[in-house]
Amino acid sequence: MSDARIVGEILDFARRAGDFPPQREMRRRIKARESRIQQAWRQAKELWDAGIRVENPPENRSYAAPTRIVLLSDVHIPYDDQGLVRKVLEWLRTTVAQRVILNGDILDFEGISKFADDHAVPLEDEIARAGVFLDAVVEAAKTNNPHCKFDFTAGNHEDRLQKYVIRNAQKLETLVDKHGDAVVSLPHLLDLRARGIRYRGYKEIIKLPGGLYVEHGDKVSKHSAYTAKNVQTDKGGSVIIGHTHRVGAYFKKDRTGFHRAYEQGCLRDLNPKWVTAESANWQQGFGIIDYYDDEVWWYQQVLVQNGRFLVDGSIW
Ligand SMILES: [Mn+2]
Repeated sequence: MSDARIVGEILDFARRAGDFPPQREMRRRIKARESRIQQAWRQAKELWDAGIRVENPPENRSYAAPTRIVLLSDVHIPYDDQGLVRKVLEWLRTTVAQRVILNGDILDFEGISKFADDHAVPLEDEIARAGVFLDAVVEAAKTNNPHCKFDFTAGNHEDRLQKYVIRNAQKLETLVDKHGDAVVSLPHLLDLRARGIRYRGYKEIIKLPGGLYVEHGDKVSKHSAYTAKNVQTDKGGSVIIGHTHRVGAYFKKDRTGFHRAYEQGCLRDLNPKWVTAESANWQQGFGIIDYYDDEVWWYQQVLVQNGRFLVDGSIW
């Protein structure tokens, strides 16, 4: 990832000059490591070519950083909160994101879970609805940045698909399509390659700059932030997890540095047909990471209340 501040400076210079500067010009003007300028120049050129004009961020004012990552998880289609998802997509259309990470449990796969009941939504309907959701996310995020990148990490609910194959039709597991993806798998069924979405399996972790690790998570503690704290304590670094359907934050400074641990919250409906003490303690939310440079980042914990949320100073 390139240095957001340098990208900002280049774009600011380009905006004032009314044209995009050659790299050597920027090298002369900006005193920074050669490789950082090269990287930043390329990213700034991409943004400029995409029609994005970002001012150099003033130090003392809030701004939408050029390097923004949006995190959405636990949508649990077909049990998503449709009104909320629509609103999140409306907001996504207005921001400039470099990357959207779908952090697991986008689909519920109730129909093939161990607890499947006769009323579960047919798999083909669920997958079709997930496809509509993915297209909407891609379309919204590309509104202001055609170069936006997309990631999809499987959660425990998506993992139900592979578990089901292993339990009931193990010999089908080795059947692959022309890309080498298993035929009964999410990358194939959701056509993730064609949609431009990079897939990672359950329990895979995305490592980001600034000592930050993003994963779906596979454990749940009883209280908000406790799971994030446990993951931070067990694995180290800063962490953002989905999975718990709670919004929480935990901070720690030790001799290796300052660490932060967050739980994202979910985008599913809060009233499942089965209600337990656990599911009553769910919160809706999502996350935004803004990189100022390769080391410094902020996390906006977007908490939903009565279907509304506050982000970048606006209520949606
Ligand atoms: Mn989960």
